[in-house]
Amino acid sequence: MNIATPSPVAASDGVFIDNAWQPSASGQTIEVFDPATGTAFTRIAAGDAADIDAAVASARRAFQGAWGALTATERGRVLTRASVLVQEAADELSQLEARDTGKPISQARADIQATARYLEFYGGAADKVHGDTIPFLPGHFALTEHVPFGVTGHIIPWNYPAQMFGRTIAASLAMGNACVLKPAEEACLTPLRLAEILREAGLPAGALNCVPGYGHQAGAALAGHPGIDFVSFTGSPEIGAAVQIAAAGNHIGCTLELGGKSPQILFEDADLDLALPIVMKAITQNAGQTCSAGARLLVQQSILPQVIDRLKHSFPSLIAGPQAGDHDLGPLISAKQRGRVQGFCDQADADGVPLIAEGRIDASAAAGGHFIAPRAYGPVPRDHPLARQEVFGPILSVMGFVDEADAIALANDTEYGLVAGVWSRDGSRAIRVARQIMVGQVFVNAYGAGGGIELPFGGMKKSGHGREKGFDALYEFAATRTMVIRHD
Ligand code: TXE
Repeated sequence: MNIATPSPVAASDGVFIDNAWQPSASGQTIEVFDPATGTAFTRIAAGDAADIDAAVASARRAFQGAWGALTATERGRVLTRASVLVQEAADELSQLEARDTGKPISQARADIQATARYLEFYGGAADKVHGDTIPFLPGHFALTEHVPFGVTGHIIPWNYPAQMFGRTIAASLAMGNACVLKPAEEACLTPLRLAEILREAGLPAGALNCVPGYGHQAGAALAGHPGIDFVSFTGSPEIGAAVQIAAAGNHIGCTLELGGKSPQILFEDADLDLALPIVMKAITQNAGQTCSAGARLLVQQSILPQVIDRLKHSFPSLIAGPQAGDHDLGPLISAKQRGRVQGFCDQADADGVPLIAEGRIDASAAAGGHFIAPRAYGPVPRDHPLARQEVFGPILSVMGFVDEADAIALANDTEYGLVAGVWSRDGSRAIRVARQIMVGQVFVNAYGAGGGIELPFGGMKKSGHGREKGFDALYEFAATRTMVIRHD
């Protein structure tokens, strides 16, 4: 097979251990496909258990050696320098991200800025984590400190490779852990490049090792490795459960971020001019392949006809196309994901769920690309798969509700609990409702709110547990050590 060299060139087809590219133990590689054309354009290593062994051992050495010896301030400086380097390389990284994931170039640019921001935020936060002093028995002095676990494992998906890297790796490094990262086989070129950038920023060898490979090989080996002290996973609920079981086998903790079926609740007094463009963006951004996609639009019955009418007019303007054209959305990541999303649409069509409107695929899109036109369906019956399952594509499910109580019940009538949006001009109602939705993050008259690197983010229920982003993430990657000193 003739595999063209991408421009800019991807990282090596090895594994990144001890700050150096090395051939993987098996020498096997995986083809990387361009989602916009369906053709292979480079290769990555198919790391396996032997590479994970080497990566974990290297991380342990770093934790017990050069990396562990740094002060929190020094660790923060490495991350802050990396943030600057990411911004300097923003053009290259954005193009790499767009090529690898298929996302429009402007979205890739925003992702790289967010990645730099994660490094900046956690760089600045590294020496601002401190414990408490606690009133205790007479003649005793009690205090806590937050200590790193040691070696943390990180398994990330393909939808936001660079951002996921920034989110999980920067927080763990800031706390002083050494990390082993297994990025997704479908898209991992920016994480590989970011590992090099951290080296350039002064990260000691072994503090971050990166082993690309298949989930059932490298991923499973990492999740179950007896040499790691904590595991952070973002991906599907099924694999998340397997990762948690593997972690339990080693008696270590884990955080799981497993997607959602997030509701946007539109009350009859909502500002539709403000809400609807954001509603549309929240389901088409990254072609709907976003854990926090606003997948369910819950609309008060009295304005349902009006909202459907407005979607009929606005949705057809949405265009899916190749990244260079910077359309509203790019292709889905793979033929498998496209088939899955199309399957939901086929079932909805077969079941007679009304199609409200459909966007289109740009004429410049290659036939082999995994494009799908965005669609809005509704009213979707409450028990239909479109109302209940995560589609992970640009498909909006519109449903009606009667009153406040019905809106809350419907919003919570899901296995998931990641994000919600509440839209109303009645501030009291909006807050009252927002506080009854069982999700980890809720927006009032807003949604997504600019990435929110500072804002704790994570799920309830099947969306997982643990928090990423903000200061909360730092505490996930550390144990509280309590010390009691007797002085009488
Ligand atoms: O996820 P997987 P997939 C949801 C979304 C999507 C579905 C399937 O609904 O349609 O999951 O996506 C690694 N042990 N989300 O198949 O398989 C894998 O290599 C350890 C939501 O891509 O969970 C990759 O690095 N690791 C989500 C990561 O797990 C394993 C983002 C995720 O892959 C493994 C992605 C194993 N046995 C999908 N098997 C979100 N929360 O945003 C695979 N992996």
